[in-house]
Amino acid sequence: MPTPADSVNPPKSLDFFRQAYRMRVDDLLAQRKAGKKVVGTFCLFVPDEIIFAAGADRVVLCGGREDTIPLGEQYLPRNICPLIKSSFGSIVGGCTGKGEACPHFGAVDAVVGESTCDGKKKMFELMRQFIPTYMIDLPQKPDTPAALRYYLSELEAFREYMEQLTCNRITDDRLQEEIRAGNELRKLMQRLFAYRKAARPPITGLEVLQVTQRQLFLSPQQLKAGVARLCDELEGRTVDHSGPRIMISGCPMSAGNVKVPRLIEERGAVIVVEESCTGTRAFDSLVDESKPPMEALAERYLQIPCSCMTPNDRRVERILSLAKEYGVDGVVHYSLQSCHGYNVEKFKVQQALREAGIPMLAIETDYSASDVEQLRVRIDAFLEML
Ligand code: BJ8
Repeated sequence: MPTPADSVNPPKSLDFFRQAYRMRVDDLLAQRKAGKKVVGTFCLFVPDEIIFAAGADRVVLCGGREDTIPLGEQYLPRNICPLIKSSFGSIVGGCTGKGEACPHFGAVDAVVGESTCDGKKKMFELMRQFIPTYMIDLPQKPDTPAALRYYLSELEAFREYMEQLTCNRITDDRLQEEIRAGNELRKLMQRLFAYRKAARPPITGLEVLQVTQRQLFLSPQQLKAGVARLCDELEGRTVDHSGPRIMISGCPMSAGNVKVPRLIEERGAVIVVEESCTGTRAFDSLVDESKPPMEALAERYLQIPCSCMTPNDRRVERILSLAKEYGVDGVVHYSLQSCHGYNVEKFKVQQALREAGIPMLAIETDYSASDVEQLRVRIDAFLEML
């Protein structure tokens, strides 16, 4: 039986996502030349709807590449998460010409940061030396009414910032349009993930990652067209994948970072769902279209179960419900090195999964290949016991 990672017959419509990189960078550069503003983002807590309603575009700048880390380490401590070092290294590389750069960094007018984890927060302070950087401050106790009020006031301030940057007024009507379009896209992503609930999913986790890593990189229109084509192809697809069904839960896997999913699927398992920001957190819940738009946005985005929030019980509950929905045999808890939020939360996730009788393997890793052999042995042992 072929293992999922050996899949020699990936869905044809994935070609679009593989080729999308250059196309999108050219597209962003052309838009800027024509006078459109483009902002770079690093997190799901920055609502796309406000950016698009201002007539601007956005592109995600989170780094998943190892080659930009050495330059990042010239500015940041070595024992900080690789996502932060990689992102910062590519930005400094782009501004100074000293090292590897992420080409689409050159396509942004400003960065919109957010006060999630300490490492990112402090990185944004340094980033100001290289590019205009706006910060959205986040409350960290999301279940209180005060938190919602505060986040709403921060989003109102962000709305004003985007109006100033673009010289466009953001009307409630434009926000409503973007909310409707955003919800349609979320429903489409939910449709894509629903195919993975089948007893023999027609698509592997590595293949889906090619889409989810492009979610905040492509424009909504490009993503929508690509995902719709992929869903139509999966509808009649006869290739299916078997093996232990795995959920990955934890830190996001930015473009360039596929180490752990590749190891899991090379060993014969199939990843059926990701509880992460390159997974269900990006599209799980919709924005309420019946409410005033800014309130509805604040409500929806504040529910993202990121480990920066406390308590973050919503995440544990969601892991348990996803395990049921997707018929998961085991969970791989994925933390990046020095990501204290997810690393600490792993304990609560493990407790809940143990009570539910679902095995869990905890992996803490970076972007290097130095632990690949050790990870392979641990993943093999985990899969054998499922
Ligand atoms: S909503 S998960 S995208 S903050 S950078 S927290 S890995 S130490 S990315 Fe995130 Fe927004 Fe939350 Fe999602 Fe850890 Fe690294 Fe911090 Fe990270």
